[in-house]
Amino acid sequence: MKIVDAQVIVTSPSRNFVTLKVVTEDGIYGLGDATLNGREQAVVAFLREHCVPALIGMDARNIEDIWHYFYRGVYWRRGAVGMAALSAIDVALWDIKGKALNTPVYNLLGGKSRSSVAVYGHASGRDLPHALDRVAEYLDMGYRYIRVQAAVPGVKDSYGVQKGSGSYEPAKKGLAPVETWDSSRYLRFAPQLFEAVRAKFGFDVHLLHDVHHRCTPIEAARLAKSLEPYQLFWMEDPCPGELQEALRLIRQHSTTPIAIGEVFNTVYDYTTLITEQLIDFVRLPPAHGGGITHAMKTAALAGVYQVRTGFHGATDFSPVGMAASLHVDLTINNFGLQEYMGHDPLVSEVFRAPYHYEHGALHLSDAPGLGVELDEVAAAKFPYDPACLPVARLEDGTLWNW
Ligand code: GCO
Ligand code: MG
Repeated sequence: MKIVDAQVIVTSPSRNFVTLKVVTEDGIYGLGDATLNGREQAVVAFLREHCVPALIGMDARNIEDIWHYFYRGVYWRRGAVGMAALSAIDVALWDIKGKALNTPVYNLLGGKSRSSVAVYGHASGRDLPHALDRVAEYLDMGYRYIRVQAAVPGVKDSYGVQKGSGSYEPAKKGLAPVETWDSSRYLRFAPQLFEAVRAKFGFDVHLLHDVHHRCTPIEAARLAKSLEPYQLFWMEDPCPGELQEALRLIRQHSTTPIAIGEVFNTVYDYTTLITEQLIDFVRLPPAHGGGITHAMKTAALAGVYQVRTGFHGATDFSPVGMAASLHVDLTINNFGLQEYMGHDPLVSEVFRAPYHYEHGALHLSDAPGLGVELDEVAAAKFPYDPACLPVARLEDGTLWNW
């Protein structure tokens, strides 16, 4: 089953998405999500210049070998751009295989371990009372897992707080906007926020919180300890994860579960974290972590150490990337939770998603392959619209982790 064509499609229905379409000699095509928020064109160039020419002529059935060709065979391996490109290639090949065998991808990965995929939504408040209103809205919508964020009093730009109406989207037009951050105010406020949420809603709902890499390891340990009474389902990215050993410090001080890795690229970013049981959830999804092939391996290593998955599912992923996550989520035994933010309605003019939200979960159709359809005519109506993620500075101007 020779690959005869591969196109990189860039479209911006409310936000930018990059999609790889791989076409085989018998007319079957597969889709892969190559979106990397704020760095879209780097992945486009990498795919068009370096991957597509090599892909043409390969046998689409040999997913494992093609994966290694674009991983081992690339001397400058790993990195966000290269792995986003490889992820798109791999996911498109799984889509093709499913369509060729007339079965959904989850059947090829081992079949269903559950009937639907539990998701968490984002309750973000302009202030504490607004965050409580948002939690109530998510409970009314049937969510049983809710991430809670709120603007920190005295801090100009808190992470995760929606400005204006519409869905939260941190990337802004033009060059990176500068936000101001203050960890000490945040460390005082976070326990007050969760105290108020638990006082109002009790302990039946699962609560999550994203620290978004803002703390040092010892600050993160203090935060994890101070949040312990509120029994979070997870605390996410408490400090930058590239120093895996730093998580030992947090672990020594607290039993608050930890989720990490949305900015990772491969299982190698996780080896210490998983094998020393320093975390509880892996966040790296197929669309950024080497596709379905590598996500299954990362999940398998995690499973051996009783670490579960909690794939990143921000609006940054197109319905193609989300579908890839859902096929894995449905299959693996050590599934934990899936992030789901939903997209702007314009996105559905371009992508027809095979999943829908109901009663706190996403339900995936049994269409062959990934099940996503892309309307290329509609895609062409929304040209690329440059946008960038912010940078953070402390009040004295020191550059910090956004
Ligand atoms: C999350 C993430 C996102 C990121 C975004 C950056 O947990 O959903 O932290 O909100 O900020 O993916 O592009
Ligand atoms: Mg996050």
